[in-house]
Parts: sequence; structure tokens; C-alpha cells
Amino acid sequence: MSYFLNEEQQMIVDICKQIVEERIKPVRAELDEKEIFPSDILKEIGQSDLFRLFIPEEYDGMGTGIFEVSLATEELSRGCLSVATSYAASGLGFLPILIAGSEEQKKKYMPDLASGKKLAAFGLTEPEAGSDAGGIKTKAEKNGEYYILNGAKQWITNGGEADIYTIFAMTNPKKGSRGASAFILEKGMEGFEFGKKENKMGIRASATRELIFNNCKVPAENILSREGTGFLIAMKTLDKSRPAVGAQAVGVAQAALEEALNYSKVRKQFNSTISSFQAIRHMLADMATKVEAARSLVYHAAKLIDSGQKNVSRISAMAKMFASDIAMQVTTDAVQIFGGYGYMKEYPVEKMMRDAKILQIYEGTNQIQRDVIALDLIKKGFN
Ligand code: COS
Repeated sequence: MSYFLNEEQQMIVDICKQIVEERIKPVRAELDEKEIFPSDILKEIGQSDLFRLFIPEEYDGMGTGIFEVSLATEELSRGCLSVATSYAASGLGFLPILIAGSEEQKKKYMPDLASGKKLAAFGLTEPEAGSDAGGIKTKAEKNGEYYILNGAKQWITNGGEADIYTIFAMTNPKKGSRGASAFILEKGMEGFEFGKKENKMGIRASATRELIFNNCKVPAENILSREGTGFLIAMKTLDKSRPAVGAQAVGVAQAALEEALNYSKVRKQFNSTISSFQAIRHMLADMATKVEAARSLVYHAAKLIDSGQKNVSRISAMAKMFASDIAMQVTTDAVQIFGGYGYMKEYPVEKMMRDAKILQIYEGTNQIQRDVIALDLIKKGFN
């Protein structure tokens, strides 16, 4: 399908396709099986300037938008969701700096993140605060020139691998979500430690770790904006990043659809290829239609954000929720079309189905997305 991409956008897609074919597909099963973090591939992604996409030119970025990031994320997800997640998680980690950072903070941190020399991570979730983002317990107390952080973050993508972390902590717990603040932390800061790497169902090559703050000393100048703005920074970040989760979903669904389509044309039963059976044809038709609908919604959401529209929570949540539900359905149907072979690790659809599940959970469960959409709908209607 043509999406009227300009020359630059087509180039982004082509570069990603090449990385997928040459670097990702040959090793994705092994990375998954052995839980190997794809450092070399991420280096190559950096050398191909793909981390620069959403970063303004003054901080060594390319100044393109969420649409271009979504194109890159979708293509990388066609290859391997672990790689795409590690790539997208760095963007999620540095978005708070772009949204709320001072000129000095942006100049200090963004160039190395733009080149891919350093990776970022986003630290919001805690053992007792997942969907309830305002309920975080990590504390940040001001002590002279420092904030002292105590607490822990859970299931942090790129945890331990990233150099730069945007962390949300309570500076005034009595105020609830209005008492949260955001900080930039660097790996190696005193009192900043990592827990064990999690053993996951899917995206097994991505790194998910606990972050532990044990009287962690963070220079006071590393606060983003000012005290009390942390929850808002987190929400604004998620509003911008959720379409990229939708793009991950479109990519993995497209990959599963392609695998199922190709297999249906060679697998023979009852002396015919299974693509000649209506049962399979109708499944393929539904899968292709769903992927196309999800892609349209993701691209639309990304373009609305890039157009500068202010209230994007609803469309952003819709894109993430719809596309990830579709990815789960389409990858499950792909396994079904492969039959018993689909359940085996020799074929890639087994991994795609395991990987797809996380998309309905991270960056806000799809139940939370439905809450965000419904609340916005009831408050604002269609104005
Ligand atoms: N943009 C701007 N402001 C926002 C906002 C947004 N997207 N979402 C909420 N706010 C504001 C609200 O308007 C409200 O402001 P006032 O106090 O001035 O009225 C304030 O923030 C608190 O909002 P609300 O009362 O809706 O907060 P809740 O505690 O009920 O939580 C949800 C809202 C559930 C939407 C939020 O906690 C959430 O997004 N949870 C999921 C978190 C998540 O994605 N976790 C995954 C981890 S990241 S991988």
C-alpha cells in the first residue's frame, strides 16, 4: 500500500528494512532464546541516525516527527519486537527531557542520545503503582545541592543497559499526583543500583530490570521543570509515545500476516494448498483488513500530534489500544494458520504471538486506555 511517503520518509523505511533483513532476522530467534540484549543492532540503528528522528536539529537530531518515528518503529517491529522495544524505550526515556528539560539539560543530554551513543529509559512503574501512576512511593527529599532518592522502580525497559534515566518520585507525598517530580539520573550515580534481569514470556531479548534507589544522590539541577510537575510530564510523555506502541503492534501484526500468507500458499492438505480453502482465505482477509485499519489509525494519531494539536490523549490512547488488540488477534490467527507447526519454535509466528502480548500491557494497559478515551469523550465530546 502506498502511504504517500516523501523521499526522506521512504528512505527511513528502506534503511529499517535493510537492517531487518540483514541484521535482525538472521539472529532474532537466538537472541530471544538466550535473552541476549541486541547491543550491536542498536549501535547500527544509531549509526543509521534513527535515534535522531524525533530530536530537534539544535540537539543533533533530524527534527522530524512522531510519524517518522512510527514508520521506523513499525519496520523494526516487523523484524523483532525486542529490538524495536529497546529502540522505542530510549525515545520514551528521553521524551521527558525534550518536553520539560531546560536548554542546559537538553544541550547536555540530547546529543549522545541522538547519536545512539547512549540509551535512555523511563522509570515510572513501581511494585505498588502500575496503572495508578499517581500512587508512586519513591521519595525525593531535597538536601542542600542534592535530592536524595529512596525507593524502587519495577519492570523498566532498558534498565541496566541505558545510561540516562528519567525517574518520577514524590517530592511532596501529601499532595498525591501533584506532589510528584521528574529527575534525570545517570547510571553510576551514588546509591543507584539495578535488580536482576526479568525472565519474560516475550520480548525476551529486551532488558527489563528493577531500579533501586538507596539514598541515591541526584544533583538538584537534574530536576525537570520544577517540583510538582512530574505527573503531568509523565502524562504528556505517554500521550506522545503511545502511537509508537501502536506502530510496534502494526509491525508485528504485518510480519505475522506475511508469514501466514506465504505459508498458506505452500502448505498442502487434501491435495490443495490451504490458501485455496475458504476458511483460511477469510482469516487472511480479516487479518489484512485489521492490520490496514490499525495502521491508518496509528498514522493518523502520529500526524495529529505532529500538526501541533494540543489535546491528543484520546487519539493516542485509541491508536495504542486498537493496534495492540489487533496485533494479539492477528498473531494468534497466524499461529492458527500454521497449525501444529505454528506452535513450534522453528517458525517465527510462535515468537510473534508471545511478543505481541506485552503491547496490550505496557505504556498503560488497554483497560487504562479505554478509561482515558471514555473520560475524555465524556468531558469534551467531539469539540
Ligand atoms: N495531559 C495533561 N494533563 C493530564 C493528563 C494528560 N494526558 N492526564 C491527566 N492529566 C491531569 C488531569 O487533568 C488532572 O489535573 P487536575 O488535578 O488539574 O484536574 C491530573 O492530571 C490528575 O489526573 P487524573 O485525576 O485523571 O489522574 P488519575 O490518578 O485518576 O490517573 C490515569 C489517570 C489512569 C490516566 C494515569 O494514572 C495513567 O495514565 N495510568 C497509566 C500509567 C501508565 O501508562 N503506566 C505504564 C508505565 S510507563 S511504560
